[in-house]
Amino acid sequence: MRLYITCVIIAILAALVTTSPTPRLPDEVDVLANDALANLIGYERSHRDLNQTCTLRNAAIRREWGSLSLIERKKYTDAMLCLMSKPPKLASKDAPGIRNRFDDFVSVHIRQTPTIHATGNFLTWHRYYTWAFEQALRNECGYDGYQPYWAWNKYAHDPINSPLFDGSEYSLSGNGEYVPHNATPIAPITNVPPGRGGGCVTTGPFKNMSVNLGPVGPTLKIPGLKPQPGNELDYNPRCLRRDISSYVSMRWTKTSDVTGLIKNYTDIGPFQDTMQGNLTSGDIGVHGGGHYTIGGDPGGDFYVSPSEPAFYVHHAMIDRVFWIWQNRDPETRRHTVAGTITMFNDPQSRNTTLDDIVDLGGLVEPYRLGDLLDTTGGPFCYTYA
Ligand SMILES: [Cu+2]
Repeated sequence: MRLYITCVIIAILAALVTTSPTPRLPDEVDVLANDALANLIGYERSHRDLNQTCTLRNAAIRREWGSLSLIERKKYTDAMLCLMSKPPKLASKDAPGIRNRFDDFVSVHIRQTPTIHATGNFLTWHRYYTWAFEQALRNECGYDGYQPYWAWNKYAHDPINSPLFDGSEYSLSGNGEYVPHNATPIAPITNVPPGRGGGCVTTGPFKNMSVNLGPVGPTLKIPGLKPQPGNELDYNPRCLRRDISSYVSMRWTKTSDVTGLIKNYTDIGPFQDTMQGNLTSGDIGVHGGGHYTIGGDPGGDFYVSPSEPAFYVHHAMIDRVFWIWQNRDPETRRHTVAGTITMFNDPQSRNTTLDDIVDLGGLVEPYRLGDLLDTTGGPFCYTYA
């Protein structure tokens, strides 16, 4: 009997450490990622720089959520909960509503939203921001893994039952409770039919979390959820709400949506524009696709979205797609920028340059944009599996 119990315990522990409940074969995006890595290896060989401290041998590897062991997943969500339990570091005069270290990140995104989306710095700003968050998890909360990513396309057919959102203790929490609500307007002519959620998230690691800032641009149509004009950085505690939508994921984040984006554009301008969608024609791109697959509050709020814990796995995938695209031609694509310094160039503004400074509002040191284009240079040392 004792032997039997020991065997069962060993089997359970082994399952936690090594297995993923949903082992998956490489898809076409993974194949493109492998090609990108092969290109990068070739590039590094032909441009060997002995002073380089970060090489492909010692670079961290960011991995897909579903490929992490259950223990690795739990370590990640535990580290996020740890950030939510630590005092903020940013000045409260700039954001009176911040209550914890996690909110510091949210407040910076709220304040900078008009100058970091549909701009030339969109990709580098969000790369640096996601990295800064990963650093905070590691340096301030003892996390020993790296930032995982949400491969949207693997779960596009059924995001609610994906390992990211199935509501288990090894997920990023599940859908919200069902509350009747109207369609969600996400672009001038695009409405998402109401899903099975809309209410508070009651399962998984973030069931008790408090969303403290905003709303600024809420899209979820439920009574009481209103913008706080002039007070968006004040304390407004409320539950995390989600309305997970396969309507969105099936339209904008399928494998063909991701591979098309990576393969069809050789210039950074059309690549980043397509990624963010053509809103007037009703297209939200893979970027909007990930955000509105989660929906709810603050997931469906353009400004406050980093207060949704899944923001960072989503933006790690945005960064991975950018990384794959860049490393199809590292020689040119790691030295190029396009776009202006205002959202949709409104008001009209100058072009972004490689010498522009990417400023994360005190979260980390400001950095030259041109030095944020290589994930194994500047402040970075990582690649993607
Ligand atoms: Cu953003």
